[in-house]
Amino acid sequence: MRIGITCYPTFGGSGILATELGLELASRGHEVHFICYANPIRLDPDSPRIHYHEVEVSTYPLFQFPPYCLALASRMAEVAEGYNLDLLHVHYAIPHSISALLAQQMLRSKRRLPFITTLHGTDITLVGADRSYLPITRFSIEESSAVTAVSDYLRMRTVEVFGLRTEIRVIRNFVNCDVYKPAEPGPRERRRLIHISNFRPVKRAVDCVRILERVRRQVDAELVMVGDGPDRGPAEYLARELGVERWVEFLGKQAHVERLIRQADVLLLPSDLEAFGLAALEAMACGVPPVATRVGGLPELITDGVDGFLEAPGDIEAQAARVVALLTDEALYARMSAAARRTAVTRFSSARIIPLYEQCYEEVCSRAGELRRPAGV
Ligand code: GMT
Repeated sequence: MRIGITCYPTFGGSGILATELGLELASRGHEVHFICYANPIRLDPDSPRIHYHEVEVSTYPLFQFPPYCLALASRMAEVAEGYNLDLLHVHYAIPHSISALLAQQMLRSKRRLPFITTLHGTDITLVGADRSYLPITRFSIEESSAVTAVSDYLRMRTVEVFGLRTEIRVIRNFVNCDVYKPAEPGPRERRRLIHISNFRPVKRAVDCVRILERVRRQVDAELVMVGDGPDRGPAEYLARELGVERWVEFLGKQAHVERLIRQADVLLLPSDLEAFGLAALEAMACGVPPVATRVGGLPELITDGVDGFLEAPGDIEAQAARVVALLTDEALYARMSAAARRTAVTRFSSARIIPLYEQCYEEVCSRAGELRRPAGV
């Protein structure tokens, strides 16, 4: 198939998932066209069957806000027409599905162009639920040829927030278990915790520093913070305040997180909300147990006490206690690390999840084909 993918190309779970999906589809023989304002961070545009089409947004003195949504729609229509795309697949509802809808309308006299919207989380739970965006987000979901959500939680939340009757199928996040795999065991100076996020307030990145400070009262441990965003400064400040700055390293944005994750012992994900928690899944595939929060879709991924731990958001003592248990009880660690890898391989590997997207593509294309055929033929 010829598939157009649009996502936010910078750091963030939805863009990462969309990029990995495109790469997996291309490796299965599909032709994949990324239509974005920048090259997605994990994408090598020289990969076979991968194309990248930049969306340029012109600005004029008249525009206080450059019309990205329109520039994207024009580019989508142009690429769909020029490369005879079978469908568009947009990640994150706002504004990508509205642009896809416009592109579909622009081409309607020539062809039927189905588009699929994948909901990732904050597009529904934060932005979409904002009253000013709610009606247009609902409209774009209802107009999509198919809608997918990354967890049961997100599907239920979308139905609740938008009062929808549209079918939403759940296709969970996946991980390439050949790339994300455990490290060879080797000597380490001290135990290592890792946190990966965009440092938005919902991630509670600052809690990671508090957890490290508690853990260090019992275990010689360090913390690696990967990513960047609004709470990076406050987390750096807190590390100095608590006197643990020597043991906290802020690496900023990194392209190859798999190399960093497998050097760690525990992943911290203390978020207030996660529709799925892709970072936790990537860690689990590397055999690194997550200590996370019992929110959103995380309980669909992590079985508390089996392949990771779940605690209440903001409960620093409880999360730190779980980390200490993992770092001091070798048998517990070995059991949980093996279970985490097993969960990733058996339930969330690309081999299991990508066919669900392919099936969704086939269904929308065959429905579009039926619509195109005149009645009775
Ligand atoms: O986590 C973020 O803030 C980024 C966000 C995004 O949309 O880019 O991630 C969301 O999508 C990921 C991929 O599906 C999910 O694994 C994350 O749980 C979800 N984030 C939230 O719900 C906060």
